Amino acid sequence: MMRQQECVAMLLAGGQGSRLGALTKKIAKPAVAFGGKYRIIDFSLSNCTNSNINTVGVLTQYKPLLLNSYISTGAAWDLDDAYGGVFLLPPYATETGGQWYQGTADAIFQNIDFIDNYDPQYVLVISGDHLYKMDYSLMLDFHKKNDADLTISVMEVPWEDASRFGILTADDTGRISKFSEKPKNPDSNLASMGIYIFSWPVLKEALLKDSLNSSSDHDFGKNVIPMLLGEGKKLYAYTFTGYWKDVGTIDSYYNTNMELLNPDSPFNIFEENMRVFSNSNIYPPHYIGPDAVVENSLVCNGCRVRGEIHHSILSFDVHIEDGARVTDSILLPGAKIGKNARIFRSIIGEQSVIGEDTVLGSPDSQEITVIGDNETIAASQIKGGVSHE
Ligand code: ADQ
Ligand code: ADP
Repeated sequence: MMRQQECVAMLLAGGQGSRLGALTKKIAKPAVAFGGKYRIIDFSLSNCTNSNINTVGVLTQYKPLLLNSYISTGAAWDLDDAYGGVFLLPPYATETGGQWYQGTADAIFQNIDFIDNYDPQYVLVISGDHLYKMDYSLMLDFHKKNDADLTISVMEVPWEDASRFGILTADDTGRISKFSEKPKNPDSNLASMGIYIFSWPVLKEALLKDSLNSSSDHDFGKNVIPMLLGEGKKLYAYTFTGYWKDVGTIDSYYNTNMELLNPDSPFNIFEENMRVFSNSNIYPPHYIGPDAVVENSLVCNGCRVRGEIHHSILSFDVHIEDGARVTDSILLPGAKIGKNARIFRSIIGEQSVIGEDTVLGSPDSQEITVIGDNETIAASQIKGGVSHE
């Protein structure tokens, strides 16, 4: 049974995330493990739960299998409401043939009927690959107060990064006068976070219009937002001051994970309000062996630590054998580290096995060594980093 909803969320989870390299070879970026216990999409789904938005359409496309089984009924995020819930929306075949989603706007366009089922006043568009905690209901209040057509969540970014974002100019009231998607020479450092609240009638009309434009990429940043601005619609910028990261690259993925080990970090998974939910597997308790050393690390259920871990993150079911030493590293679910191996500044993919005596990375190198999912590295290898021994 469906019920009218004031606001429906559409979560874009279809991008390839190619800049994460080996980590997204087999799974979509929102499904990549993060912070030991989580997958990246947990943060956006939990934000919906914490903002009382209980109808979420998840637009999948690239390598969706793990994502589908992980999201399942949405119960883990308390999003299995009898009237709402989480719905996986892959591109589907239609009488006219059906096709892959083109840009982000096309992904929403192809699901107009899904949204209409709930007859919402507002549609929240978010990404499944951002790490942040945000109460969308405050942004919705701002949108209503301004009687806006579109509200874009924004924050100031370092000038040198500005050309990677949608960049905008707004007046004191927040009204947006200028928007350019990833400008080469930005004239502002106020960046779009890719989080949008649209009034649904305005969005629906814009999507229909954009779909008829054969020269459009059907993308929000490139096409739909500039079109609405050109039509004189009321676009507002909502300033967000908390922590927000688009974990696009290996460097940002690594640093954002490591931030969780910093007690002063503004990105806090331990705080009681705005909790982050996760569809964790059931594993036995972690085991720490008699000679083990565990220091400044996160260790999840099912781990067995016999060697040493320093300043590292161990996801579920990670085994560290006797004499192995892991430093400044991120071990994804099911990674196994053989006896006497040395692991520095590395990311070890899901279910990968590192042989005995193998050395990954180097204490003298800032380089991050990445081993993809399901890989086996033989014993006594030396890989990554620049060894000065
Ligand atoms: P980008 O992140 O570069 O910029 P894009 O690659 O379009 O934008 O991806 C947005 C989100 O949609 C990602 O989560 C991606 O996975 C997903 N996605 C992409 N194509 C999709 C498709 N066809 N189907 C389903 N999901 C898809 C955007 C904005 C900028 C803004 C930054 C902030 O365009 O203006 O500054 O986000 O990160
Ligand atoms: P990155 O920029 O690291 O590759 P994103 O997740 O931001 O990561 O999105 C990457 C690009 O992949 C986007 O431009 C998106 O349009 C594109 N994309 C979306 N769906 C697919 C798909 N099914 N196959 C390949 N590329 C896709």
